[in-house]
Amino acid sequence: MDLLTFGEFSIVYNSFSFTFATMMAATLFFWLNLGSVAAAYRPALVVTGLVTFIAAYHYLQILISFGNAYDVTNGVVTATGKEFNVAYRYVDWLLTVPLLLIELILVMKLTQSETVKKATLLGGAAALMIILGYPGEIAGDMGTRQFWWALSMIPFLYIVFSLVVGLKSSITEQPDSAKGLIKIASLVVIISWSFYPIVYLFPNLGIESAYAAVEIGYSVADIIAKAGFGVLIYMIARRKSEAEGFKA
Ligand SMILES: *C/C=C(C)/C=C/C=C(C)/C=C/C1=C(C)CCCC1(C)C
Repeated sequence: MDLLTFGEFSIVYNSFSFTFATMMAATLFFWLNLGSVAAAYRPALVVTGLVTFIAAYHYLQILISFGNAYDVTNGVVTATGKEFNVAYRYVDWLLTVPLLLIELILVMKLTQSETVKKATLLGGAAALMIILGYPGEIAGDMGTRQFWWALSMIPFLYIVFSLVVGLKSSITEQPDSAKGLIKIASLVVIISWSFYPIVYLFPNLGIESAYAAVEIGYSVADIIAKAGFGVLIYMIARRKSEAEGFKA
């Protein structure tokens, strides 16, 4: 069990709590706004809210597990012996990461066969990436961490490559008012997702307070990649609905 200073404990605990609140608020926002987009884009918005809903649930579990793992008395943090369950994060990613890619594909409203093909390939690669990362995350040994990082980078690079190249051709078929936003959404995926493999390596890079930095880094990345990205998906759905003559 990694020991934390009082400051580290507080900032990690508060970042979990903040992320939980953000994910809940985002879920309400997406679902309550379903009526403001055309019927064709509602599945994308439903999935967007599901992602933040699943994340809110897991952040609550993470918060509880973290709180149980430490005891804070008079500003001194001691380990209680109860384990901080890292698996919540990975189970969350396993569900939400493929859904996030599906969100992006759904909002583009491609043909059915294209949608199924892209969702299967990208969703499958995303699941593989998370599964390959887990053994390294729970390993104490830096060599093992690096090994699984390298394996997980293969599906990661495939996804980034597909987004840059594969979706580019589909973007040209989108209405002008939504093109810029779809490009921004793909960029947000690429940039925010790139945080994860960097944060993962903090312990290997010998960063100070690496344990706390990893948890805070993942929380910030999750807010951008789920709630922030979701707002973009919502805006794209609005623009495309308007371009198709939909009035809320
Ligand atoms: C909402 C959660 C999201 C968007 C999570 C994304 C996670 C990744 C892109 C994780 C990638 C990883 C690697 C590429 C290598 C090291 C292991 C991971 C799983 C952290």
